[in-house]
Amino acid sequence: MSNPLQGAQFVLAAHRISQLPPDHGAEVAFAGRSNAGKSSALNALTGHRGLARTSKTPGRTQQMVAFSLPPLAQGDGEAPLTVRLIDLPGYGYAKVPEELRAHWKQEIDAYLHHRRSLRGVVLISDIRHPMKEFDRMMLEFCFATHLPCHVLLTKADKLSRNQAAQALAALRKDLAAGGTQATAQVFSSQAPTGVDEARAAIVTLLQTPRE
Ligand SMILES: Nc1nc2c(ncn2[C@@H]2O[C@H](COP(=O)(O)OP(=O)(O)OP(=O)(O)O)[C@@H](O)[C@H]2O)c(=O)[nH]1
Ligand SMILES: [Mg+2]
Repeated sequence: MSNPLQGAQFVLAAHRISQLPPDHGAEVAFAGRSNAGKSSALNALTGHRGLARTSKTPGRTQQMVAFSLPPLAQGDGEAPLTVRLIDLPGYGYAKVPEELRAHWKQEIDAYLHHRRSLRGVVLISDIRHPMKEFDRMMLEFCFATHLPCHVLLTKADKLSRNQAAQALAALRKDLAAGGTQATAQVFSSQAPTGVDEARAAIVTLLQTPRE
């Protein structure tokens, strides 16, 4: 299958939302706890190994990093859509100084509330210990603001197929019980697993205008 997210390019790294690219077109943000595997997922999904910096040290991504994708074709007579992916800093890691954590909490909250081109969130959660406080907060936020969310249960290579399937079933049950519309899948940047499925989900998010 060809990769619809091919051709991603680094645009800029921002310390504040005011420094992000102009707020038009469509974008999808990658959110998750520190070290969950956001940057690795971005690289696997775009098929560009060195695109987003990854690290064994949690708290590596300390900026909002914007990547552009080639414009997406739309329906007849409509101009192609400018599209971006945004790598959000993972907050919640204890060793990140309190002041910086507070800064990111505020910036990410503002971003989620005010960014008009934002069409969805890809929430990256470690399949071995999913749905920690940060993830729940993000899901609740998406639910409250009608922001579509697709969960990648990543690092699935660390579990057997069976265990991974069980984790997904448990999460889906949990999501349904919470009344959220969020979708979820098993993923691994390393195996790789679930890459085509995730790409398709992201394209759908990008193409779907907000309510
Ligand atoms: N086994 C395995 N390891 C992974 C996978 N994805 C990421 N990792 C590892 O997890 C660590 C963190 O990955 P990153 O992609 O840097 O995580 P991040 O969420 O961007 O982290 P911060 O930017 O620090 O918030 C690295 O050591 C990666 O190699 C995966 O699918 N499988
Ligand atoms: Mg990162």
